[in-house]
Amino acid sequence: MNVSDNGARSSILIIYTGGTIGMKMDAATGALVPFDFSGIYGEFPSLRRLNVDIDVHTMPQLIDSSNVRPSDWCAIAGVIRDNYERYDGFVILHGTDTMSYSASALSFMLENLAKPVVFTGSQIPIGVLRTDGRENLITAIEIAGAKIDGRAAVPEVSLFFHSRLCRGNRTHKVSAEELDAFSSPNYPPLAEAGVKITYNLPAISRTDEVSYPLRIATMLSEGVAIVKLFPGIGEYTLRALLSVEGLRGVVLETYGAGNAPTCDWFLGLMRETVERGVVVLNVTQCDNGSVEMQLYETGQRLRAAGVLSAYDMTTEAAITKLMYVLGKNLPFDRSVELLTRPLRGEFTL
Ligand code: ASN
Repeated sequence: MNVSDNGARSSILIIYTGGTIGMKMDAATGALVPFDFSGIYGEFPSLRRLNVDIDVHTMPQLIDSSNVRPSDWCAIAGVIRDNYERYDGFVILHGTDTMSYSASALSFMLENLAKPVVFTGSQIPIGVLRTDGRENLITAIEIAGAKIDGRAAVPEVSLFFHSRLCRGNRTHKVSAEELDAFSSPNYPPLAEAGVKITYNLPAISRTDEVSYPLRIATMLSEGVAIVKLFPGIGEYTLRALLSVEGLRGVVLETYGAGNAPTCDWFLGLMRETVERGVVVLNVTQCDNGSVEMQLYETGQRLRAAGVLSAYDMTTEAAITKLMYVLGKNLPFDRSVELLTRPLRGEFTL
């Protein structure tokens, strides 16, 4: 569906966190230095033609996104909460390397979100002539401000890159080289930007009329880990990884439809781990498709050991969901209940 401009102006807050998009060549030294987004209209006068008013919040410390930590997610969530009533939408400028982790984390942390939060970034610095940042930025702003029947067109955490808007917690960075750097392997785009921006309304999670106040969850568990299986993984290695003190949740990257070895030591170790109160979430190493533990004996035995299916969740969504759910310090069964149903459209049952 195309959304025509219905006349009402939107106000957007850009939250600038760092990353390549914020880099500009210093004319004197030739070095890349941070771009000052507060002068955004001076740099991109054409932005004035959009039907949006833009303010910029620059985070106190601009980072390469490889350095992002849960405390940065809490800080971004705090800025959104503090400005929630004042703006119609938010654009988060973020490095691409961990953008899918941050978008996934924020999708869980922003409870009762009813406004657009659009992550974007670039592969080429904004101050370089061939930058992809300019288009990404302008389209992300337009999407964050878009309304349908007076309501936000995409009131969820999303990620815009190259030409597609995807649900943030469904994305994965797939290329360190190409400008089309993100994929959403198991969920269709929420919008596509060609000559026009076309919204895929059935795919967008549009909240009903009753809206609850935004709440941010800032207690995130640090007792989590990702373990990727490979043929030949040793018992002592795996036992050591799973015995780490304070471990409360593990994303186990398995093969195919959620399969893993059936040898006694492996299944015994999985059972012991779950019995110790550690949640084990089964994510496939495949680029697309879902864990289906009932399909093969190997998967069935994992399930019998207490391992939970993450269905078609990305690893990024699975690990940040574990942080979020375990951060609530709920009884084990209640955590399992939250982990096995989609909270923000992060998997399809
Ligand atoms: N290293 C950069 C970052 O993630 C990469 C980028 O933004 N293209 O911050």
